[in-house]
Amino acid sequence: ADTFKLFILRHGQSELNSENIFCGWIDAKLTEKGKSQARHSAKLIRQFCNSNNISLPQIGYTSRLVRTQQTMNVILEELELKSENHVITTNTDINEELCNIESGKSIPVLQTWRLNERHYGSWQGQRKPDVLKEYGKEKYMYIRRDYNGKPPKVNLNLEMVQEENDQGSSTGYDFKEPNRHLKYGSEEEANERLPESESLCEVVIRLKPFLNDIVLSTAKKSNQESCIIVGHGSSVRSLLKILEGISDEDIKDIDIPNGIPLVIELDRDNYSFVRKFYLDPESAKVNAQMVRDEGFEKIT
Ligand code: DG2
Repeated sequence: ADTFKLFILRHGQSELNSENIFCGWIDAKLTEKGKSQARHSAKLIRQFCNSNNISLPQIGYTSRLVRTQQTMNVILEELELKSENHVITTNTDINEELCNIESGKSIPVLQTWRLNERHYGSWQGQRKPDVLKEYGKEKYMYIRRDYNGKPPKVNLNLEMVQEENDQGSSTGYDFKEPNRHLKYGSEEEANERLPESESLCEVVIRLKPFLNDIVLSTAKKSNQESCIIVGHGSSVRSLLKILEGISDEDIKDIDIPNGIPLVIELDRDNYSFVRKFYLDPESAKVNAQMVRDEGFEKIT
């Protein structure tokens, strides 16, 4: 069947993932391991495109957080593609700007807060084992994985932010007033209310317009064969829920490993779901289980 392919992946390991700390909207960078996961993703994507005789992704999407942008940059570099970054606002003209994709070496990469990780509220910046201890196993897993589980609101005057030096290297993390207005100003102009904590259900709601009006609409208008989306644990789970029609109950059991591409095939006639698979299913399975177990004591 003639299908449109979405390569969807969670960013490579971030500095806070490696420390077992809830990250959410904190702008953590990739670790070296995260960068090498991204390079491996690019190899898998290239192999898949070559052996199925389809062109490399013609458009990319990331969140506004640097860990997805770094992952995308490494992937495109490996694929010998250049990127042109744009932040999506309500003024983004899909017809003019996005559909005029030349099959050259430069591909548009669109950034949107709608692909951001779920806002993890007051849990952001806290160590997973400490939160588990405080809330107990049942509540911890309910808030992490139930469709309606929602952490307490963040204190917006005291959010954990990453500090960096003039060269842009991370020098650690501190709790202070984050500059949300500077970063998300263009989206706020569009009267979007930025969250102080979110459930997966709320991520699904904010992702739908992006998926339908930007990703799928662009695919239809420009007759693309594939695109690539780099998101986060919760934004990837939300995309799967919408595209595949996973139930509120079943989505609880899905965990997303860092840096392993999923291929989602959609029927090109009506863009309905056909099938999904990981490009490295073995390691996806092992790593998804490790994600699920984060916070729990390691049994040695
Ligand atoms: C993780 C997800 O998100 O945490 O916010 O810490 O994908 O941005 O690393 P990501 C975070 P869990 O829901 O898996 O605990």
